[in-house]
Formats: sequence, C-alpha cells, structure tokens
Amino acid sequence: MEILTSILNWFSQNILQNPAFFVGLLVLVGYALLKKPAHDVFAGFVKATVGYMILNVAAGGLVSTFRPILAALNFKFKIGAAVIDPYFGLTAANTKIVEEFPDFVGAATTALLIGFGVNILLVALRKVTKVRTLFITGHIMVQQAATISLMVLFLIPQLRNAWGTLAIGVICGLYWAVSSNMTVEATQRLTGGGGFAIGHQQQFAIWFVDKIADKLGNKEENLDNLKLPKFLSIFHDTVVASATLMLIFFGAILTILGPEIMSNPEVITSGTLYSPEKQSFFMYVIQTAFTFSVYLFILMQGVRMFVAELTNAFQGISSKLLPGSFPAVDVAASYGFGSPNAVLSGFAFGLVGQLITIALLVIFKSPILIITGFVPVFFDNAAIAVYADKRGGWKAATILSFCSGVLQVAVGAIAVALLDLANFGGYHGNIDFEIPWVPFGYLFKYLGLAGYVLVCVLLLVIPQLQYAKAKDKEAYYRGEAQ
Ligand code: ASC
Repeated sequence: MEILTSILNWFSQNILQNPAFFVGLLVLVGYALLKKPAHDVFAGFVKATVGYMILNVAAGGLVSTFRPILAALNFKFKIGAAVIDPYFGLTAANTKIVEEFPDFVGAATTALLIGFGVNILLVALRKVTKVRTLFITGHIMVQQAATISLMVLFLIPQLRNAWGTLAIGVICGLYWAVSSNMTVEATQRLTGGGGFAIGHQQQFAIWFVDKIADKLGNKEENLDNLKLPKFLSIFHDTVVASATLMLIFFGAILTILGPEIMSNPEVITSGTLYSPEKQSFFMYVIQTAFTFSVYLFILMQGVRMFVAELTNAFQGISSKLLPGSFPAVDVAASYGFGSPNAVLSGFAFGLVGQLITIALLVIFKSPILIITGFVPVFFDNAAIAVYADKRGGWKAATILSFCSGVLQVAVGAIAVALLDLANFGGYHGNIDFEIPWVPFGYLFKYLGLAGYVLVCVLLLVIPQLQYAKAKDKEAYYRGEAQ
C-alpha cells in the first residue's frame, strides 16, 4: 500500500504537475496505442515535451517583458493592463494558476484528456446527444483549457479540491462538442458541403452571424466589389502584424510613462530596467515592443510543435473510434470559401471597433486598459466577415465585425476585472471568450456549483434544440444545411 502511494505521489509531482512531461506522456501512450514503431513513439515524446518546454521559456519571456510596464502603469495611473490575445491569455492564466492555485498546475493538461474523452463520448452517443462534431484543433484546446481552468478555480471555490480537475475537463469537453456542433449548418452552407465544422474560438459568433446576417443586408451586394487600401495586405504576415500592433500600443504607453519611471528600480522591481547610459529611450521603446513579437513567435512555435504530435495521437485514436463524425477544425479553413476581401475587411472594421472602445475606456478612466492583441482582432473578425458576407453582403460583414471588435474590448475589460487578471497582463480575448464565457463566469461567481451545473445543462440542451428545429431529421445527421 505504501509503495502504491509513493508511486502515485511521484507520478503526480513529476508528471501530472509538470505539463511538459504530461503532454509528452500523452503522445507516447497515444502513439503506442496506434502501434507506431518505437522510434516514432520516442520522436513524438521528445517533440511534444520539448515543444512544451519552449512554450514555458517564451511565456516566461512575455511575463518578464510585461511586468515592468504593468508596474509602471500601476505606479503612475493606478491602472492595470491586459493584451486581449489567447497566447497572452494562456500565459496570464497559467501564471496566475501557478502563483495562486499551485495544486492545480496540471489541471488544464488533464482537462485536455478528459475533455477530449467527453467529446468522443458525446459523438459516440449522437442518437441521444445530437452532437455530430469532434473538436480537434489542439493549440486552441490548450489555450481554452487554461482559461476555463482559471474561471472554474477562481470563481467556484467549492471546486478547489479533487473534483476540480474533473469538473474542468467535463465543461471543456461539453463546450468543444456543443459549440462546434453549432457551426455545422453555417459551414456547410458557406463551403457548399465541405464536410467540416469549426473548432476554434468563435463558434457561438458564427452561429449568431449565420442567423442574423441576412436581416442586415443583401447577399448580392457582397465584398467582392470593395476596394481595400493595398498596405493592409502586410497584415497577412503574423510577425509583421503583431509587431506593428505592439509597436503602436506599447510605443504609446512607454512614451507616456517616460524614461524616469522605466529606469526607477523602486517602481520596476522585476524584469529588465531601462538603462539610459546604454540605450536611447526611443530605441528602448522599439526594442521592448518588438520583444513581445519575438516571444509570441517562439511561443507559437513551441505550441505548434507539441500540438502537432498531440493532434496526430488524438486524431488516430478518434478516427478509429468514430467513423462518420464531422471534424471541427481551425477557422482559417473557412477563409478560402469567402470573398477574397472578407478577411482583411473583417480585420479592418474589427480593429476600428476595438480602437474606438479602447479610446472610450481611456476617456472614462477605466481602471483597466485593454491592448489589442493580433489573434482575436484578425482571426475572429475575419471569420465573422466571411460568414456574414455570404448571407448578408458587405453591410452585414462590416456591421458585425465592427460590433465584434467593440465586444472584444468592452467585455474583455469586464473579464479582466472578473478574473482579476490586471496584474498578469493578458486575457483570452476571442469572441467566444466574451460571449458566452463571461456570462458563464458570472453564473459561476454568483451561483457557485449550481452555476456550473446550470452551464453544463444549458450546453447539453443546445444540440437538442438544433435537432428539434431541423425539418429533416436524417439530413441533420448528414449535416445538410436546411
Ligand atoms: C487562434 C490561435 C492561433 C490562430 C490560428 C488561426 O485563435 O491561437 O494561432 O487563431 O489558429 O489559424
């Protein structure tokens, strides 16, 4: 008995609470189950573990670059700041969990496994659950599991125990299964029966856009005829786009803060201090802004490395278990089916919505400053414009992507306050993590465990309603747009 306890303790301490090795182990077991040759199993284990360690290095870099700026903002204006971007959100959520709930550092990784299992189960029982889709976008699942872990642990104190990890996994799985199932008809309509659904960060928004766009405009008047300024095309490149956004925002913030504060060791107690003897302040500002892009780039590389392996392992297992289900994939898969102008105009109008709302936060002296992150403003709003344009033309596309930009900032600021993330510099920021997740967060906060159960029931009811509304029940399972 004693031996068993010490083995379990060792496993929990060294593997479960060290996500790099846990992810590596998941890949190892997955590949072994798929009967891959031993050298492939080993290579998968190495890539997954090292990929996660790279993620950790980059997250540390983001934190140490951001902390001095947060400290200075707090000192000068008594405000906090957060970049609304899932990679900054991932770093912020993980850092807060490590600092405040150290027993749960492995919760998000375990939730990946449990959530994926729950999704498989819901699809396997599709005659009862009406769920047709399996969420397989690994890097998104990693980000969402971290944010949802923080929401559950921070807002529902009753779940800070052995049940917590299970509860997080179950609600992740329900969200993955149900939200992606909501995109089947809209995506089949957009792609002319492409046979896939969306498993990303804007499933509720896609469902809503598909329902409302034709009431806002005429689909004959689409974005094909819109003339966009040529310079916008540089934003297709992630590094250029994120470095430019960071330069604009952190350039403005650091210039306002000034060299005295940034070189004051009493204000800047962690991270790098500005040293006037070594560098001009102008170059320091550019270097600091670009440093965010450097770590963001490293972080994405790390994530992609371990996710590629994890996805292979998961996909292999699920394709054996679930023939005939719909894969729910990255939203970028939908862009090719829209008007070529839709992606960039969604980004442009979403950015305008974000900038106006940020200006309003500053004018009304909000205690939380929101900083535009690249991923939500680009990918969410592009998707919204693509789907809206298909059903309601340019009017629907511009109105809806603008509204999404406004919501991303306004509800993002509410989320930062709700989760007390202003000292951690980031929040998830994608549109599904504004609505429905912020309202879900309030249910957690005010109803506790009952709020958790209510959200689970609500999620389970959604596919039942979709099915009840479908005229042709057989066509529902085939995923035909009706
Ligand atoms: C995200 C995210 C990314 C991008 C990518 C779009 O939400 O984390 O890296 O969108 O998936 O293709």
